[in-house]
Amino acid sequence: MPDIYFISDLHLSGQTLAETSNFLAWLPTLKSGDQLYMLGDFFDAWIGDDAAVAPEYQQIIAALTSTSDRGVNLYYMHGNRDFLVGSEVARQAGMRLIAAPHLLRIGQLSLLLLHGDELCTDDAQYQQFRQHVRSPEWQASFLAKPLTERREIANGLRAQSEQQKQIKSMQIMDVNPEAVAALFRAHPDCVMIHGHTHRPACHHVQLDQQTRTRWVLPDWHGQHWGYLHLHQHQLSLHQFEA
Ligand code: LP5
Ligand code: MN
Repeated sequence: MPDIYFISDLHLSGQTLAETSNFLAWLPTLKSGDQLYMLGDFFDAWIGDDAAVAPEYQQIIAALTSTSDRGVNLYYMHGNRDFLVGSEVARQAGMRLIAAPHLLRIGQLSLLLLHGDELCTDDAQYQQFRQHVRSPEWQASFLAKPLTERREIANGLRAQSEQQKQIKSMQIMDVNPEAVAALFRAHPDCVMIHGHTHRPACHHVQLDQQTRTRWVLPDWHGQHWGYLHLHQHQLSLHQFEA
């Protein structure tokens, strides 16, 4: 049985020196045959694969390429910041793009993987924004703009988002229990794994006479970092302070 690692919310960019160096130091510890699931927001504000030529991204992509070249299986899921990561970067890095929710069966275990933003249904403003920017037409028109203009739009969206988050309650920005229950019911017997909220935990809920489990992944902000590890049928959360 392979070792499987789940990470999310690294938010890597040219500005995230600590996060990038923690990731680049951890990557070589993965062994050939291991699987790494990147469950969204690996990159911060991805504005198109043609932006990957920047040296800070080339360094990260090269590390992913050498990891996939030595037999580690890489899987990449989009988050709310990096949903424009496309087939070109995936090809370069040797990663397989996977769509949410992704059902992963390992022996007797069924794991349901997603970024988690789709469960934050109380955040009506965000859900409206999400629907807008996830439409293929909107994405095509955005990607047709010059890089400098795209960068400006992304910076504007980030600033708006930070401003909005100041006035939203913590509860609004967490997952909605009914959305979680509905997803559990649609996927009987699975364990859920997601990130996005930056509130790492293992939650158990009683649903239809069953105990259902939901793991929330840690973010990699500043010097803290971590992952969820599946080793011999057991999941465990590992968190570090570099
Ligand atoms: O990521 P985080 O944790 O800071 O906040 C999220 C939600 N915010 C977002 C927005 C992103 O941060 C913006 C950056 C995206 C970069 C992608 C580059 C490509 C852009 C072009 C795409 C084709 O996801 C935040 C949630 C929070 O998580 C918790 O769940 O609350 O949501 C918001 O803050 C959104 C606001 O509430 C609404 C923003 C309105 C923007 C209005 C413009 C709409 C039209 C866009 C046309 C340019
Ligand atoms: Mn996110």
